[in-house]
Amino acid sequence: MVEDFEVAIFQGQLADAVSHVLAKPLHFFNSTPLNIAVVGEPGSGKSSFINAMLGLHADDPRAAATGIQMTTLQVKDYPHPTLPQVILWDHPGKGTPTFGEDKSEKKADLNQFDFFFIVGSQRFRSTHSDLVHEIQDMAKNFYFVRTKADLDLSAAKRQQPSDYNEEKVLLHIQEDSKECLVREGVRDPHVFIVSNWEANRFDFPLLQETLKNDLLRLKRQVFLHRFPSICLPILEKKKASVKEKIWTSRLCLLVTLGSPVPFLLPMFLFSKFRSWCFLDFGLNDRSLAALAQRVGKTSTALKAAMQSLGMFSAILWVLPDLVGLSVMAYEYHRWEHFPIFGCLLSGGVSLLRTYFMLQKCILGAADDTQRVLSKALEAEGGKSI
Ligand SMILES: Nc1nc2c(ncn2[C@@H]2O[C@H](COP(=O)(O)OP(=O)(O)OP(=O)(O)O)[C@@H](O)[C@H]2O)c(=O)[nH]1
Ligand SMILES: [Mg+2]
Repeated sequence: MVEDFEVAIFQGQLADAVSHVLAKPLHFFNSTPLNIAVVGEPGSGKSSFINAMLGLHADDPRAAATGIQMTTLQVKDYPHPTLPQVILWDHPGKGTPTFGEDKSEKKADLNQFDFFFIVGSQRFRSTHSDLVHEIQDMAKNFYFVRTKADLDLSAAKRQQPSDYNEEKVLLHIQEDSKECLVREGVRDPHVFIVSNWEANRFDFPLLQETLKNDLLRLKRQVFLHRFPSICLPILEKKKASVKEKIWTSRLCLLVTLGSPVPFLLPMFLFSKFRSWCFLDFGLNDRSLAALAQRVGKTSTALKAAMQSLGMFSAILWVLPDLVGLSVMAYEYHRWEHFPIFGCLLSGGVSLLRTYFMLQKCILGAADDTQRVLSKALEAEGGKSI
């Protein structure tokens, strides 16, 4: 089934395409998969947390391996038992060799996931703030899960047995974690205090409930985040149709561009072709202004995302024409007759150059459409839940 947003993309109506997606009811996103990465420092209880989410005891063969030594060495997936299309990914501890210390490597790794549970025990560390920033840089969201609440409580009880109040201790941990996250620039952080041994105590039931309630909104964010790549097949079709149009109705233009005419005419015609191409893909000023207005951004911000063949690079592409022109001039000057060889060479060079320029222009416009859509929907993905 062709969706209405796909038709709009094909017709170069980017604002309409985005409007169609934003107006979709939440249940439309039901089938969107949600990949949740469980990340944090080694030994913080990530694998135990996954087992608690799955309702599995550590000695169950289906459970994630847990232990006092460094246990998880490879990323592994665990489908959520009740939430459809939700997969929990157990990660090795951050800072372990498998996690990768190179920043770009880490980013590439985390970028595959849609949502995160940052797991921390005892206190908020620089590992957590690093993860928060990496996730925010990707305009994605997370819940902060503070594990081992049982240990925190027994430590508090041992330290101040007379003044011990469980609720007070838990509230203190909650407020402290939130404060640390706010300091890292997180708006309205979601913090859950849990013990992986007691999945029906502390904030564990609340966490399960919150995830269930947030699920469709999270999936919608994922869909919006992936929207530019979801549009890829439509843009492929669009490229093919634009090429077809060139080889038929624009053939005259191609021949004219390819002819050994002086430098400025090909440039002029190329700029006309480029404007036509942008218009067809919906990258012209009017279309961008409508899209910018729809997503509450400026046209300038959207245009800044475009990287395709500009007029300056077009000038460089026309430079090989000078070779043909020079041969023509030399031939005429040397033998004082019509420069047949020079004309043939010049025509051949110009035709080839024109062919590649037009191809590049179409590919560039399709890539720019993706980039502009990413830019347009960036804020949606980055909004806090
Ligand atoms: N008391 C208590 N111990 C916990 C809790 N969660 C995990 N543990 C223990 O902490 C240790 C580490 O737990 P794991 O779940 O293996 O931690 P991990 O983060 O997956 O560790 P790596 O895979 O090595 O990064 C194990 O001995 C667990 O039994 C908890 O909520 N309370
Ligand atoms: Mg583990």
